[in-house]
Amino acid sequence: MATGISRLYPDNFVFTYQGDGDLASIGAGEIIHACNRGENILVVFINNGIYGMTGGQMAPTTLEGMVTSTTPFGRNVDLNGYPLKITELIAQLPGTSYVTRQSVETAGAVRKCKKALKKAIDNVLAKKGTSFVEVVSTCNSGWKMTPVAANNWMVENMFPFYPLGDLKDSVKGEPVVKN
Ligand SMILES: Cc1ncc(C[n+]2csc(CCOP(=O)(O)OP(=O)(O)O)c2C)c(N)n1
Repeated sequence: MATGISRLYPDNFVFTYQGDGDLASIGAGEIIHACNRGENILVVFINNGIYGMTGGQMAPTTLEGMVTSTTPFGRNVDLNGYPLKITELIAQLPGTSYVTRQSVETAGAVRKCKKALKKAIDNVLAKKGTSFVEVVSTCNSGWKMTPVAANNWMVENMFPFYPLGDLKDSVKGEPVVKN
């Protein structure tokens, strides 16, 4: 959809807003090829480690040992495979110009995320290809925690596996891929 709209209306600003179930599983093929083609769009990727809307099932991003409605004993990599760092994969694709991982658990984090989103939007307006902003997030109802406990759990468990910061910024020069 985003490819079609941005190609038909190149002067419009086009963005997608996708969960990890959607982006890293259901639409994994589509997002990889859109980013590899360098479609001039902003992708906002909300990673809360589960399929939230449909009942908290395991997603590709679910951490090892993490309890979900379909992994009640925790994700077992022998049975369920490994968690997928799709943002690291996206950063390798030549069509992407700016790839970053952000969070929103504190006012400071929100400010940083806002700055990253603005940069990504500016890149799209400057027609620099795909900009990709992951936001590591909670789903307190799906994780069956209070909002405060979910934030703490995210900081302790999600951030070590999904480290925050820029993975690629090719706006000012050569592509730089970290990790
Ligand atoms: C092709 C397709 N298959 C299945 C669905 C049903 N569906 C709607 S929302 C959803 C889960 C989305 O989870 P995620 O993308 O992680 O977003 P969250 O709810 O966690 O924000 C699914 C499977 C769908 N919309 N499209």
